[in-house]
Amino acid sequence: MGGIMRLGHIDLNVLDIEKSREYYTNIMGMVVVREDSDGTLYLKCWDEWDKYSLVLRPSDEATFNTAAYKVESDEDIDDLKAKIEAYGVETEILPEGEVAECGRTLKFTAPSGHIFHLYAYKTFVGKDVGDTNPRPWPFEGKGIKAHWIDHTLLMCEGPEKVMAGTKFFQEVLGFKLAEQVTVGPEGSLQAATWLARTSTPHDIAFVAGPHTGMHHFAYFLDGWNDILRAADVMAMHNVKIDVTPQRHGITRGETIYFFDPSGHRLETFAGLGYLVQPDMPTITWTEEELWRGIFYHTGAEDGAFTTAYT
Ligand code: M3P
Ligand code: FE
Repeated sequence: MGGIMRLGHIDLNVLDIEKSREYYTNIMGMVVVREDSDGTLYLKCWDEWDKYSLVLRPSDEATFNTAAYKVESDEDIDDLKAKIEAYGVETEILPEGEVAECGRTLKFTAPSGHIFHLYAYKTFVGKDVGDTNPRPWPFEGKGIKAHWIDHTLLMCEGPEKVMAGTKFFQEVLGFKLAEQVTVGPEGSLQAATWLARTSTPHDIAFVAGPHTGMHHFAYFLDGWNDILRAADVMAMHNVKIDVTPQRHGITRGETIYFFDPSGHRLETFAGLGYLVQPDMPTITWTEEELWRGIFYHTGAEDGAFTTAYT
């Protein structure tokens, strides 16, 4: 297929790097795989094979920096650079190593307003269970033992930016529109979109809000029982839970929303949802059923959920 494969890592500024280290290792079950002299931490989940999927930079602000996606081959960098520039978006090539442990990296600001990186190479370390006669999960490991970082949901300034980002991800980066929330006259505006490169319902989502930022990034867990156990682990550690275990109408995911010590919102997302194929019709949620799409059981509006984010 070529092109973008998956979300490779999320890069965030955090307020207290030691609290963050403690949180992401003891509760999320990640492992610190690299530390830079400026205090930046790189972390990995047990079921991931590349060196890291999360970068935490010490700062006095909790902000989203970048989402980096991995492409299949180095030629994809040149191919996508040409396509992105032909679409009218400026790009920059960061030399090998400028993004830690990664080969040359294509950097651009998408029409959604967010900075993205695309890279083809990252240091390989392998899954914690190895690749010969592996155990189904690591006997060692802490907290919720998150499998991998699955997707991110980014907030855009209004439906115009959602629509511009969505069109760019579809037409230039080859994503499929799995679901959308339409609003306005005859549903002519997209207030939210869920886009896939893999066969899961989304690898990225865009939602309209007051400012550009990150709503959440999500950790994959196997199923509903793991979601229940994860919420138990969070409660045992006094994690601030935003939304207790429930079902999304959109994507059919089984979910918990909760916060890290800096106030970044995280999600645990379980279940396959459904299989996305190129010919699957896009699912549309109307303005009236928007909250049913987000929280399937209550269908209830939660204002802070779409206005408070980093
Ligand atoms: C998800 C998901 C919002 C909906 C979120 C849905 C923020 O996070 O993984 O399907 O409106
Ligand atoms: Fe999500």
